[in-house]
Amino acid sequence: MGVFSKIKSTLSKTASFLTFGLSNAITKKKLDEDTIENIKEVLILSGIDVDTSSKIISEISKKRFDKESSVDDVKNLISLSIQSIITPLTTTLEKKGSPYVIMLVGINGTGKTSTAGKIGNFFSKQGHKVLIAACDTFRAAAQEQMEIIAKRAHCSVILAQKEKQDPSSIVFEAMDHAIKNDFDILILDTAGRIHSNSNLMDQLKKHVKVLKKLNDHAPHECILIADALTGSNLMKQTEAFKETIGLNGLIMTKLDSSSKGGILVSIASKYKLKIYGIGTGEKIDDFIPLNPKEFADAIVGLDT
Ligand SMILES: Nc1nc2c(ncn2[C@@H]2O[C@H](COP(=O)(O)OP(=O)(O)OP(=O)(O)O)[C@@H](O)[C@H]2O)c(=O)[nH]1
Ligand SMILES: [Mg+2]
Repeated sequence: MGVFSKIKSTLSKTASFLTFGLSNAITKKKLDEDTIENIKEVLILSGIDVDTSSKIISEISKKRFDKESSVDDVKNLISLSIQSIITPLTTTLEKKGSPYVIMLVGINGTGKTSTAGKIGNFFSKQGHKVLIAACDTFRAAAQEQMEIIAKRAHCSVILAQKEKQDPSSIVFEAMDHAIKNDFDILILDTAGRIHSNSNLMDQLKKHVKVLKKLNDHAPHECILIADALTGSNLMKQTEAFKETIGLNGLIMTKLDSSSKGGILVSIASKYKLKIYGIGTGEKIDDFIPLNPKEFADAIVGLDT
């Protein structure tokens, strides 16, 4: 099974509800109230929030259909509307500074450490010299986990020297080491933290302050690692991380196992975050750029 087909099959579980309603709309040559409700329900079931779903619906509900229209034509309209939201936000990671510093943040267990390895792998495969800093000293096993993953990704790694070391001191050491040893890329794997704990959130501000002492442009990217299984609470998390350290990007993980991956559309557009890619599994290669058309087609159950 191709990487995207895994996502497609989980995402499009809800899309089958669309077909019946849409045939009805074509017979009546317009989207009637019932059909609009039906489309909205499918969008919301896919993870897209109510406001964004309403926007998508209002864009397509003015449209009238003729007898040549097919269910797929209508699905295509919905897909195009979703694409128009995510396409301008979709991009790929590209080295922009030296070292190019990427900080990964998020709540517990979203996939930060795995994604640090996946991004490291992505850059080392392009021939870049990559350093990963294991800044999670909160969880005992996190250091070893990062060490193993970094090795798999052919990246160098900076680990804590002692238990419960101040994570900001690892940030400093890693940045200093990356500069002195001409690393192209520095990836910071931070500890998972609950967005409502202000002490933990302030620790992230300290990381940024420490980086800026050595390079005012760092971090070049501050990326939220968001778990597609989280549900609507993700909006609150995103807001909190954005307020604390000014996120600029988003990577959504576990899209291979969530039917609510449409939330990606909502948070990227609401918080103006660049979508740097998606996690499609647990392996080091399970990281791909988002293809807006494939993704939107999967939400409405269109075969791409
Ligand atoms: N199916 C799937 N599993 C993933 C993906 N990304 C990460 N995981 C799994 O999610 C679990 C947590 O991943 P970690 O990378 O340790 O998450 P973390 O954010 O570093 O966790 P903390 O440091 O404890 O906050 C692991 O079992 C990963 O293998 C993904 O894209 N798809
Ligand atoms: Mg981790």
